[in-house]
Amino acid sequence: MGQIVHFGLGNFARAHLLDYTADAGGDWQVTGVNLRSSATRDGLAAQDFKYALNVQGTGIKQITGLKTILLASEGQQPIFEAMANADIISATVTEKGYHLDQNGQLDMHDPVIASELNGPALRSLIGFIAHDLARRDRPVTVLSCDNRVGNGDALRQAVQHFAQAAQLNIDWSLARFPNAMVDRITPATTDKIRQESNDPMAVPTEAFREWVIEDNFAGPRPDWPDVQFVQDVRPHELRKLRMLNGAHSFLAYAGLAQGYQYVHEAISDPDLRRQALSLMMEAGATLPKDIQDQVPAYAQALLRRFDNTELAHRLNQIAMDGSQKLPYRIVETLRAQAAPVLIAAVRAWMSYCITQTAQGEPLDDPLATDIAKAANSAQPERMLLKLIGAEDLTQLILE
Ligand code: CS2
Repeated sequence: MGQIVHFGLGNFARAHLLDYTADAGGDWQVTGVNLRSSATRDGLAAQDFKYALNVQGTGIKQITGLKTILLASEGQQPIFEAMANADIISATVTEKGYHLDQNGQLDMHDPVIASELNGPALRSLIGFIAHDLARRDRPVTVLSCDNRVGNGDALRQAVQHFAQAAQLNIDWSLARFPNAMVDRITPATTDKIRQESNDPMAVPTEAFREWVIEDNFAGPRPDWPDVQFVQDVRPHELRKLRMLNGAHSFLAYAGLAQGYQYVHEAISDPDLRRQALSLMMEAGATLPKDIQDQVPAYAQALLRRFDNTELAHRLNQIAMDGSQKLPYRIVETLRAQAAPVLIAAVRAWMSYCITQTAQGEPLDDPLATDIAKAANSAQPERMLLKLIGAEDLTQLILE
């Protein structure tokens, strides 16, 4: 039986990895590992780890391929045992779960990483993978499913730096880290979804889903349907991160400022719609030449997905962790090409930080303390740009 150990078993993994794996058939089992909260484990344990995937417009699908969820706080040994038997170790731990600094390097001063280097308790994906690889004698594919450019490369590099600092000896020939682009809009669960699905642990998602993975596996993989296995994921990830996620972040900050709560509300405001489309076209112009002809149709398809009123995707959910998201969603795009709505998107984020701070509402962001300090400083915008590593764009953005 094929084994997948998945770190960060939240709604997205339940709507993406587990759905694809269910459709693959065959003999595959997924074990989740959650590093922080026990809520998902507790809720799912009460129903034998089965749950309803409420696919908007398509119907309710019962997902049964999840075996269990292990919690880092309840002991490392069972997690290492599961990892030792895994063919694939996958992850959705969000941007901040990689503990990287502004330059994309493992942040050795990060309290979680520093504590793992100084003591036996592991609390991060990076720490668990490094220690697993140091004990391993059979091949494994480590598959990042997070929104990041070069997510597999970034993960491998972070694990390498961790292993050096922890003086772990790793046979790197056993592990592959394919890059991957993942896509499926998966909002937080609401009471309406729970009732409709007759399941307190139901997950809502859209019918659309996409997964493009670098064809670089160390061993077997499920027969995932509709997944594209390619030599180079980069054009796909740039298209998705810069156009979809870039427009999402713009709509979140600009939409909240205008009093909207949901993506479908913000995108039906004529002005925001026009700007979101312009941002997609601005971002599209920075993509590799050979996919530029896909840009207009992809942009229209994104608008239709954002229009989906049934999804009730909250702008607040997208607005969180802005310091981690803006660099690859907007800032890198702006470096490739200066353009008005990309600039407006950074400004909207800065205004959001400043307004929230002035209202005494702390941000949901790993840099919340630094953001509040920057927002209260004499030069809030300059300081905020510094926090996202965009000092070089100060003139462009502030003039
Ligand atoms: C969103 C993403 O929350 C966010 O920041 O932009 O989660 C987005 O819905 C997914 O990447 C879509 O695949």
